[in-house]
Amino acid sequence: MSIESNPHLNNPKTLEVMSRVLKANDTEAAANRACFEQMGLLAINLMSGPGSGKTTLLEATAKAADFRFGVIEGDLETERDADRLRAVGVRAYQIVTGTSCHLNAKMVQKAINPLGLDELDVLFVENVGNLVCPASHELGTHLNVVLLSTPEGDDKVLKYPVMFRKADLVLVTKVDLAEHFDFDVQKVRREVQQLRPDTPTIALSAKTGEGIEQWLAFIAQQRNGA
Ligand SMILES: Nc1nc2c(ncn2[C@@H]2O[C@H](COP(=O)(O)OP(=O)(O)OP(=O)(O)O)[C@@H](O)[C@H]2O)c(=O)[nH]1
Ligand SMILES: [Mg+2]
Repeated sequence: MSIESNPHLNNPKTLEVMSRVLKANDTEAAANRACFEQMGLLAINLMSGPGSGKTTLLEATAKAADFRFGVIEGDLETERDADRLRAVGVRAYQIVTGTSCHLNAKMVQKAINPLGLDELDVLFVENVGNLVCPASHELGTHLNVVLLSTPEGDDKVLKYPVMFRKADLVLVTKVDLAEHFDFDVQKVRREVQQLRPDTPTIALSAKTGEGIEQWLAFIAQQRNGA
């Protein structure tokens, strides 16, 4: 059955319920934002397909950063990503979503107290690995950073425009592997500009350290303006 002919999705009642859920989420997201501002911290939502290097980037950030940060992790199952970050001295709280393919504002709200935001400068939220759903659910963070790794292919920006239109920054990750995957970073830069002019793209590698300084400079700049 096509989406157009699915009676449930065309049903006004279903549409009304979906709209109410999204509105309720926006209210929770606004409360989260107020909390982050009160604590004086910059909150960044990291989104990407599974395995593009979000946790590895946070591990590399922990080694190089001159600011204090905590992480709220989102995965369907396991505590693995939070454990990886704790192992490098980062305060981390794991949200297990079960069947949900994205975090929502309420989940983040529930994680705030157990994580503790005091004495932090930056909060990263590592969303569930998925290049579609997380883009439609505001969390109250100040910035959306979208990662695209070179093994995923350089054609993804225009194929997943909903996600890339939300990006305040695009990170091309695993750039050390670019030549093996015929990945054209300039093409990605152009297509990001096409969707959302003035959005910067940084190519980086957590393995070689390329681009990490630029990533840290971006965060420093945002903290000064935040
Ligand atoms: N060559 C190379 N491999 C990388 C780089 N960054 C991450 N990886 C590898 O990519 C794999 C996935 O990395 P993760 O950091 O777990 O990816 P993730 O986005 O957090 O994954 P999920 O949380 O499952 O969505 C791991 O095997 C990493 O070692 C990089 O810069 N270069
Ligand atoms: Mg991860």
